[in-house]
Amino acid sequence: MHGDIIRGHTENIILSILKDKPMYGYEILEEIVNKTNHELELKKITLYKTLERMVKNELIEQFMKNDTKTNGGNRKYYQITIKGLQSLKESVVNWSDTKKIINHLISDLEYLSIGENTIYFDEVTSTNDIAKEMAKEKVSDGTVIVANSQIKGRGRLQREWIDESGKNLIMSIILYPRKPLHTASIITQVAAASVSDAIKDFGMDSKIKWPNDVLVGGKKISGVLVETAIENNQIEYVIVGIGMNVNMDISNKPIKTIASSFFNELGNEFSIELVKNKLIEKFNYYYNEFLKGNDIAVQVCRENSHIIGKDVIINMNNTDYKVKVIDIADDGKLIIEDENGNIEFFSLNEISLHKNY
Ligand code: BT5
Repeated sequence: MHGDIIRGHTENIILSILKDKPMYGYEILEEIVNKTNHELELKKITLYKTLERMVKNELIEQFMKNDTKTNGGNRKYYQITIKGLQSLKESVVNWSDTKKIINHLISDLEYLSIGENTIYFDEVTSTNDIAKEMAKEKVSDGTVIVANSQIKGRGRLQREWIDESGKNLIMSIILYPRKPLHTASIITQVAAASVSDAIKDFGMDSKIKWPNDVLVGGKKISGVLVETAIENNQIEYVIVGIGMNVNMDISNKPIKTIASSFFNELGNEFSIELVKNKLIEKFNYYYNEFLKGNDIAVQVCRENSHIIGKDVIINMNNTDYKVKVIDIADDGKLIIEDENGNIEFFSLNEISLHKNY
């Protein structure tokens, strides 16, 4: 994958710079900028953006490009300031501080920026189908497919996803997580937490109905469909399909009793691009945390759960069971207690919840 190759190379280059001799913070940055630019065709702007993001995330306090007069003329350097320390140029003189900077740089260069490659379509059958074709062609990690209109949108178990041309956010994200297969179901929770957070930012109170529905006022405003391709017991790629009802008026749709939209909740229309950007901002955060092994998204799904503590009916192998929902496990499974008091864990492929909940 293109993105992986670049990140892997950058890491090697940083390590090779370090192998030669310990350097000062600004010298390292200068070397990285030069080497990554020349040898990798990784644009300088990418590194600058990384550093700016580190400033935003408060990993570093300031990032400046500077000129200094030397005997040989003007010398350019990159000066960064770490929180609590003075300017690195003046203060980083020991190896341990230098290593800290490098670790920050490496971990941040590994940050996957979702949506840097976004491809727009007018009308598609399903964005998940287009995304699958592109994943097979090894399009870059984090590519986003957006459609103005989807005529054969689907939910889980081949259920239909209703859309109205130009009114909703219809998108799919292509991912190649290098993670164990059993963690794949967490990605549904990453998507659900991102949707829920994004909706909150627009002023609505959202709840998450495990595994993949986001509700406002008890009605479904968004659904997530995660499809995983497996090869040799490993994840080959993951497609995260997300549909959000934005400007669609649900009151004249067959789903009017169970669904809602931004328009129906808030009474006005929104820019779909704005909703998409908000969602991607949230997804970027939760997905990168997931890649680092943090289960923050699952916590968000727990805290905002529509079903924890409730008695519900689940369907398994075409049979209904009355159970109580206890919790969501760290790996994204639902923990329930059956009528005999037994505690059981279910993945999203094993059960579905009765739609009255
Ligand atoms: C879902 O399935 O909620 C996942 C929906 C994912 C849709 C996105 S759009 C982009 C990408 N491309 C695709 O083809 N799919 C993804 P599920 O939990 O199975 O819920 C489906 C059920 O939700 C249906 O049976 C209806 O009852 C209800 N439903 C259908 N359309 C809806 C809508 N627009 N809003 C709310 N509920 C809807």
